[in-house]
Amino acid sequence: MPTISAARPYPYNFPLERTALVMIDMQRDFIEPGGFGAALGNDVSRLTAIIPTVARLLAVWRKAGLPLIHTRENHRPDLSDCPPAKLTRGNSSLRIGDPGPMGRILVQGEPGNDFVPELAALPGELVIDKPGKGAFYATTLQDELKARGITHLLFGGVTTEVCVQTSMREANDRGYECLLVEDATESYFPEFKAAAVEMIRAQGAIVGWTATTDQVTAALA
Ligand code: C5J
Repeated sequence: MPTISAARPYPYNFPLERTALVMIDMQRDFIEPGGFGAALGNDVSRLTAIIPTVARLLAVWRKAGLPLIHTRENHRPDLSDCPPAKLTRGNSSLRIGDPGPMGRILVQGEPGNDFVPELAALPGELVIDKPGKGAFYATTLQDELKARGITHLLFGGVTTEVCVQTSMREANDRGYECLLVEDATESYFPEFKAAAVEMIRAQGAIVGWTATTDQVTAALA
């Protein structure tokens, strides 16, 4: 069984046949100017900067032939799956469902809702559309993991303290052994990322482990 010896807070073992990588929300809506993230007033450049690292992680994972799951945060075109609290939150002039430079903000099928081209899902890879921050809420993710016998999950994606951390906490409560690939995730706020990474691995991996893309790569070599 591969081991990431340098994982924090202590080595992480993962059975190859029962481990999946979950890449959270690497969508144009969060990563490119003109999307939902930018509409909320965020500078997206920190998120754009991790695209090459995430691409490297995906390439290593695919080469090892391991299951790869991508998530997208979005809503149906009629917004029937968007709670009013989410729709009205904030003081942005561009809200969920409004037409933006990349199509309707955070709506399924719109250009901005797709993955950034470098990180597109390949045929056969599972794509989970999720209306919430967590990847388990109102999705088929748990059933899909059960069907594949998955017990261990590696996480990357954006943003660290919102959708990534929420999904990892949901997974942890469901009994999955989780690891965050810390250079394959990013936040608009560096201090929030740093705090999320620390709180995940604190108290003896209370939510899970952390490691870098190089450390994951070395464990798979
Ligand atoms: C946010 C996400 N930040 N993918 N979504 O609204 O983290």
